[in-house]
Amino acid sequence: MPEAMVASSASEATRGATTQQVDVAVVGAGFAGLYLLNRLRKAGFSSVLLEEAGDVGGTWYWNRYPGARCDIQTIDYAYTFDPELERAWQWSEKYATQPEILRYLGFVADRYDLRRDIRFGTKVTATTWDQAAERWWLTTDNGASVSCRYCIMATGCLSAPKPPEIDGVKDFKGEVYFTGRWPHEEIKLAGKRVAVIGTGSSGIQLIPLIAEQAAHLTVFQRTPNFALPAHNGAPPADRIALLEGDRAGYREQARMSLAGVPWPQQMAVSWQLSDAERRERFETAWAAGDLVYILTQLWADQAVDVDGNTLLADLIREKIREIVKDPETAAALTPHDHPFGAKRPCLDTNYYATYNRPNVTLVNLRQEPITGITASGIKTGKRSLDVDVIVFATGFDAMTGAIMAVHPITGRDGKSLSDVWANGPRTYLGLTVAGFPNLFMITGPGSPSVLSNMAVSIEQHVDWVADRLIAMREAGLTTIEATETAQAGWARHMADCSTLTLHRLANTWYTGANVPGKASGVMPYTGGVGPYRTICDEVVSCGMLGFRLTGPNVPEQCNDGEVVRLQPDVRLVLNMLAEMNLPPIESMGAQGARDFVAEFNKSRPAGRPVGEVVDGTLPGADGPLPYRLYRPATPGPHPIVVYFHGGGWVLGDEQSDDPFCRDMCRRTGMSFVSVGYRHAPEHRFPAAAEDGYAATRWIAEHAAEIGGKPGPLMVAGWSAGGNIAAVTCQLARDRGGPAISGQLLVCPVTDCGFDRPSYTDNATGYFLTRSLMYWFWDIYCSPADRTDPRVSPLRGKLENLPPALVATCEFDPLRDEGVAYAEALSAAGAPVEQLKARGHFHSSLTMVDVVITGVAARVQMADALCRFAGLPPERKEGDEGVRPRSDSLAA
Ligand code: NA7
Repeated sequence: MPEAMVASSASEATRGATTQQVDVAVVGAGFAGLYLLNRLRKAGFSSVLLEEAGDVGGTWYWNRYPGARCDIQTIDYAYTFDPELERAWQWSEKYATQPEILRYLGFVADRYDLRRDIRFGTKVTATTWDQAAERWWLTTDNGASVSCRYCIMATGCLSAPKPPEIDGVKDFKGEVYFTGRWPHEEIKLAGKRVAVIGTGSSGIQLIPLIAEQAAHLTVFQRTPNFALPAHNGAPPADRIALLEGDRAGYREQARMSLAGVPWPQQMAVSWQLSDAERRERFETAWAAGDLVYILTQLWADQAVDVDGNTLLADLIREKIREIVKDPETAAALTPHDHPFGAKRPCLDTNYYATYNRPNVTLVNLRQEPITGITASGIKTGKRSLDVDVIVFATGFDAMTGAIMAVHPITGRDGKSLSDVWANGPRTYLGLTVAGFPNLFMITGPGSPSVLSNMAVSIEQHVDWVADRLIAMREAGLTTIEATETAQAGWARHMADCSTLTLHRLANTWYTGANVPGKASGVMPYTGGVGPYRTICDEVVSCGMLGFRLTGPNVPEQCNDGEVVRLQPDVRLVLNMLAEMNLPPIESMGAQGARDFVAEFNKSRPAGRPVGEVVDGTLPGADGPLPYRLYRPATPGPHPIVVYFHGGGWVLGDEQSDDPFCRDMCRRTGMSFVSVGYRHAPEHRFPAAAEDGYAATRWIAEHAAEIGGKPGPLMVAGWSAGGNIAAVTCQLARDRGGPAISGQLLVCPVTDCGFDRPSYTDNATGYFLTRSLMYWFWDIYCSPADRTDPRVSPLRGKLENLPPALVATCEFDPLRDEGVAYAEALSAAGAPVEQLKARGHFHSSLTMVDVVITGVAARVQMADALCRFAGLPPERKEGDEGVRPRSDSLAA
């Protein structure tokens, strides 16, 4: 360390230490720390990198157990910031070994002469924010403390090994090793009796190699994991050709992808594929030996829907049974307690086949838990096993462990990070924490990190942070801190994202469940690296949204707010629509708009299978109307829901809300009859209302004929269809039936007034615009008729109407009139449940397989329909964690 970089100051003297003064201190010399140091140095910041280990490498320095490899293909698991560096290094294998990755990181450190600013063998013991000096002060266990303007934790997500939590480890007289702290010297296992505890990625990589050496290997497995053959070998020629054909394009695709590896978005859903097609896709994936491929490329619903996931998990389970000869061992190795991908799946080489060896025994800890470790071996509930060596492959205190290992981290007003995170990590973007100015984390909790190719996520974070520091320096700003509002908004967005995938359904290190006493919740960002990147960029383009910035000679800046208020999938849909740059629907003319909607609907995923779909006609108010009946697969007769589609009384037909009708039919076990009522301009007011009533009456009278349960039925509708459903209830009351036991009104039109705040707040930008609503009204109904309750049910008599569920969406011009109708119905004595879908737009709840976060709302709607029909609520596997919570749906 150059002498010039060591200074003493009065305040530091009082701390009794020599202090190194730098602009930026970085903690950790892994992938993230090395790139940071390079960028910071190039940008002219004085920096020091503090590293506990004796050399660079981070997780790859410590995890040197036999078989340790990356499980993202190496051509993707590498730096991309310098094309020259990419050309200068050739990987020898598809999945490089730990020694090769460590050599690569050493090569990078040398190439950019990074070691001269790294203090090895130096553990950061604590860090404190000095408010007066606006600097962090870091104490270390070796040499000078550090005073810096910015402190960046590049400590890694999987670098703090978890204690084994098993009694008696100290009593054991044999050798003990931890995969996460493997010795540097060669360990000789030949002729020894070895125990391995743990079957995560580390155990699964290590076990086959130990089995080849040891006299006997006993594997202690608590939870079986899914593992896929890596088919390692030379880097695949097709991927190399793709990369070399267009290096920049390839890297950009990775950056904008979901997982940080450039595979396309899969569109086909499982139920569109035959068994044979699914099996063919699966066999291709099994042969490909690529985790990201099998996690993303088979069918679109595999990661988001329990049914789609089970189809894939069953195929993997079949493979395990094929490979492992002893059926009892095969059964013990087969995972059943989590969806595939919800717990980190593993890549293996001969893992399952290892259990066919005579010198390998599997101990199923679910049947005989470890009771303790003795001087000679391991005791379970059923037996004692003497061993010479115990290997703990028991994992890490992931994501937060290495950050919290610097203890305490004391921020503004003396607050300690461990207190602030006592109930789980809270961050803004996974990069910063409110109350901890000028402290950054690379791939911290709340960022995509471990759910992505870490190399891509690290580069994005490092670039984002370095660019901010440069911009702050240029603007004369010296502190940056996330606001509480922004951080709370990010927590909400994280929770919204976690309903998108199945990670919430497994107890894993993603959720903190592997560490006793750790607060539980999905820690990585599940919304994908591409969307995450655009959000980080949006924060900047919105004037550092959610950050407070100060400087000595400039006014404080704080553009406070939440960066994502839309549900994550709604955001994607709206961005996609915006990119299409469509002309306004109202400019297309009625027929043009109908053609457009028909074309648009073709691109939607097909709806899910139901028992039967029957098309027919029924008499409307003035001639026959088409209908489509969705019947559940269960034996009938079923309660009937008469359904009216959306489309502003102008667009759509009895098939246009097909995915929604199928979903609700499956969830409720009820028959849905979607009615093709007449449309304007050919048939103006009150045609649609009168058709709705006539159709409901006919269906009630012919319920048995169409396989329905006679007696009261229910009505439902979305948008203009919600309007027709509401009107039908009023007409049925006034015209002597039919009996209606409940009404489900989804974003209904209820009034002809356009002056409620939702009409102004959401006038543009959320697909259903104010001007489109004006157009619908003009086509359907002349101004003189608009106060008629048959089109403005809010203006009608509201007494003696059936119970209702009224669903409204936050970003919808129709929101407030829906709420007004619910309140008015309730005031008139009807039992009313309101569902206020936060972060959703007008079409959200009916776009079943596109807007997945609408599932909680659909569960609530299905429950309401069951209640109206006097049935218990339906339960569908996979709805766990998405049932409405008071905070999840409230606007
Ligand atoms: P993991 O994936 O956390 O695996 C740890 C394994 O150890 C797992 O099978 C655990 O069972 C088991 N374990 C943990 N504690 C115990 C105790 N007390 N008794 C018995 N078994 C135990 O860590 P890895 O190092 O394999 O992999 C971490 C990541 O590194 C990996 O996902 C890649 O991203 C790279 P459990 O499942 O908790 O029942």
